[in-house]
Amino acid sequence: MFDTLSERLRKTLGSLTGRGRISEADVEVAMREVRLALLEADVNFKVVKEFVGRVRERAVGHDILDSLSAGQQVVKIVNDELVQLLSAGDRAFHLSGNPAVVSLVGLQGSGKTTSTAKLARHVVKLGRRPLLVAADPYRPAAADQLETLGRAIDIPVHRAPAGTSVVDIVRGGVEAARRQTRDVVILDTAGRLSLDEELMAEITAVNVALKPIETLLVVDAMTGQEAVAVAQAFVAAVPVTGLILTKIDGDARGGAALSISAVTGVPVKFLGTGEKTDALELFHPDRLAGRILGMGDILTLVERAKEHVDQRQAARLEEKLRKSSFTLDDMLESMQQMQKMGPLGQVMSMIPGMGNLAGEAQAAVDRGDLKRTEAIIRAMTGNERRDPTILNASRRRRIAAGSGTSLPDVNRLVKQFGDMQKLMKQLSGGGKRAAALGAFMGWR
Ligand SMILES: Nc1nc2c(ncn2[C@@H]2O[C@H](COP(=O)(O)OP(=O)(O)OP(=O)(O)O)[C@@H](O)[C@H]2O)c(=O)[nH]1
Ligand SMILES: [Mg+2]
Repeated sequence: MFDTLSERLRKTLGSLTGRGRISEADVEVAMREVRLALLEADVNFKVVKEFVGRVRERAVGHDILDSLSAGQQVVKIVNDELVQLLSAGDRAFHLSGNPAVVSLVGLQGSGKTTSTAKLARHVVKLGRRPLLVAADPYRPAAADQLETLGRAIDIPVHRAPAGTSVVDIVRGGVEAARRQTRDVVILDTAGRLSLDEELMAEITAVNVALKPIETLLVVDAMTGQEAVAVAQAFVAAVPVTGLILTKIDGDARGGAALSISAVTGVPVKFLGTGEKTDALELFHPDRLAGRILGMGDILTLVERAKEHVDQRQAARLEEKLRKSSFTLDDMLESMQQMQKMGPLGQVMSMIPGMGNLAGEAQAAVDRGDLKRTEAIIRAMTGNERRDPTILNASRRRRIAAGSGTSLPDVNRLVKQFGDMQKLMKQLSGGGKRAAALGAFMGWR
């Protein structure tokens, strides 16, 4: 559902992280792109405006633009704000009471019956014994549908003869639950084509009679901003405690899912991700944000880098990379910095787009490639490190002996370093230079 949005945001934010320092103008350009991407994903325009405003303020406000990891930090701010946007209210799913009554409400076809069955399975996993109630007195077919689902997942369903009032049906459901020692009652209520007073009065009556611990509004995420409007109307009329967003697996643009909590103040508690009864996910704002931004674990990485890497040292190295005056001495230094951040394979796996190299990087470490590289550089004199072109055959033999490696090892390293320097001169963009550096270290 979030593919297009995700792609656009990644591209925009990627342009910030691929380099060192960024200017206020860079942030401005990126924020314009973020704004467009969100609007095109059908996110509520007011929500977009506030979101971009908050990101901009935090990004230009706190001296971060001067820091080397400015790009990453802006991405982190976007992530934090996205999580914030998705995090309204209390997301916990409450089941106190015996039986605990959970009522599902929503428009026709939004996915109430399907979600009732899904939720039943979830409740079983929590160690509880649910009973389902077909609380739709109008369509016998609705009760049939629930019965079929209940049979498939081995959960009892309570139904009443046509014409029984909703309040009587649900009361009967609670009594049935007591008789059958069922401790959770899930009500599958009737849907209407549009919001009307009768529907609201009915839901209110059920709420007054049974005081459900959870009244979950089921909304079809495929219906876009309409879903947000529907949710607002429901929330205004009945005490909705949470949302189940269904059909997240569809190809709608996702804006409804992103704005619904911010607009209504009601937390999304579950996502419906398919037609089958196991397609229900607990909603985690941080995971959804991470999925949309495709960030791997870059946040952890930013934090580790902040903690372990000497920023001034890193700045000097980057400057040298930029001017292509990067020497073997610098090489050694940057290898040591990398190592401070954790096992190389793990560090690589946290960098977006580098995850596929993680295994090879770690293998290179395990083989001792980096140690060998380090030993060879250490066996060189300062002059040799600064200018490897003076490395004639006898110097190379000396270095091989001094580092406990072989002449071919030394030759290979010198050649690779030369290749890397050439490559760096041709490349622009810190990200590409870093990749060249990675290639040199044998992580390809
Ligand atoms: N792809 C997908 N389809 C879903 C999901 N949830 C429900 N559906 C489908 O949506 C349609 C309507 O689902 P129902 O559960 O019958 O909806 P309802 O709200 O009970 O409908 P009424 O009882 O008529 O008001 C069915 O075809 C379901 O299979 C979901 O998360 N993903
Ligand atoms: Mg139904």
